[in-house]
Amino acid sequence: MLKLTLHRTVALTAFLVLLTSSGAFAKDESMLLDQPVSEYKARRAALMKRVRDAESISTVARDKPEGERTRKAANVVIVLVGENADSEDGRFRQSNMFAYLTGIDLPRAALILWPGENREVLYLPKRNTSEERWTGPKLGHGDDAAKLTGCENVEPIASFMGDLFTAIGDPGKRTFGDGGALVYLLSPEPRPATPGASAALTRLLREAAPTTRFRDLAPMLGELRTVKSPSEISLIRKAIALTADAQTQARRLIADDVPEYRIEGAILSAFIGGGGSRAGFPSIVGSGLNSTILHYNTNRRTMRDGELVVVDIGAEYGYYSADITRTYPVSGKFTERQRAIYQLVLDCQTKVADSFELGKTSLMSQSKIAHDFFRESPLKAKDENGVEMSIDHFFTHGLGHYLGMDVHDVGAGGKPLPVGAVFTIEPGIYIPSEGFGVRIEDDYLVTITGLKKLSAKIPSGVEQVEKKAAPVP
Ligand SMILES: [Mn+2]
Repeated sequence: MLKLTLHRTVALTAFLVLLTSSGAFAKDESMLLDQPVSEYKARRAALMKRVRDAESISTVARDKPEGERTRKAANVVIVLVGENADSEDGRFRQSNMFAYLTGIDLPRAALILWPGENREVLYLPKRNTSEERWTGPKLGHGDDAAKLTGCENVEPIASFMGDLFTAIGDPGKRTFGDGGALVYLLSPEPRPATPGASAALTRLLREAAPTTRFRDLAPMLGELRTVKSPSEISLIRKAIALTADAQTQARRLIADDVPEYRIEGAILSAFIGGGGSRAGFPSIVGSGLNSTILHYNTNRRTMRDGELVVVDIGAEYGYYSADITRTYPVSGKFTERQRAIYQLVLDCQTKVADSFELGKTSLMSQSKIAHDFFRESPLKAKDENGVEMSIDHFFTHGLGHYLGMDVHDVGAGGKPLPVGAVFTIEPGIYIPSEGFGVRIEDDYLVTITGLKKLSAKIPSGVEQVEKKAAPVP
């Protein structure tokens, strides 16, 4: 009987784990930033576990008397503060690390985690009814806050500093033996001018609690953020779908005598009109010689037949960004030379993707494959001094990067790409002496069966980028 019950429990647990890992969640569960609140809770739990492992502390039953808890476990604290103010465009955008752990996109929020006690407190600003008449209702602390945020304790932000100083102890008394409490936070060593709420918090703690020791939270959070959950992947897919629409619009509009900004306008229209929040980064529409300028984004030139246009763009959807580049001939037809270079860049991307090996391939190892591939090509070009060079000389930027909440997302370039990682492969060849550059960039997901090209629906074959779609009505 007991055994059977046990089996049932195990089966039920396995089933629930399966449900969670497949992205399913309770229908009535509240959502923050388009993701279920249980997901944020799981991220906080995973972070606390990492800190416990790093500090060799185990969780202590919370009902045990204070004296029975180990000093160490009680005084290891994780603290994060959200952004304080609207960004330059007048809209609030939360810092990605804080949004990743909480889903809260309000100014003046904070989070304290006690990994030794597996305890979490989210601090939210007091609701202001007269302000809400201008800006709409906001999430606040209160009876329903725990359900709405998935965080068991939600307190007013006014309690944050008091709670934090209680957690790290009275620094003057050196209560905690070997130099005070241990605080994990972002930006542990800020310079006086380092901007942002995290740096400001560290400066304050260094001044007010000088015996406290600090550890950088960024590497642990970076590792967690590298592996995307099903709900994160679905947001990235939405961002990619919007970017696909934008590339289609761009391709239709590109023609002789069209200014670059008209293309950018159509791109932003596709992003926002399709439900995206903004462009994940300034859109690059570089024609002619501008196609050789890697981060050209002034987009003021008028394009001409015979030139190429590099369109490097990405929509942001629910805090996640796409990043996709296509290169189009303005006339709808490559010159022979342009076609040869284009095909080479495309072949390089294919070669890199095809050589992917799970558990082995890293961003760095892919970069080497790309450089070797270009070096072996018989194609050559002249550099700025008129000297003929092998074509790898004209591949002048990194091959790719992780993709997520940041366009250049966090993650370790030298480590094997884990299952759940999303990244770009973006080889490019830029030949100013010939007045053109080519870049092709796609977004990939690592799965247990290998790479999945998330942006595969956006055509990149020679004939496909040459063929003009029907003109926009
Ligand atoms: Mn990129």
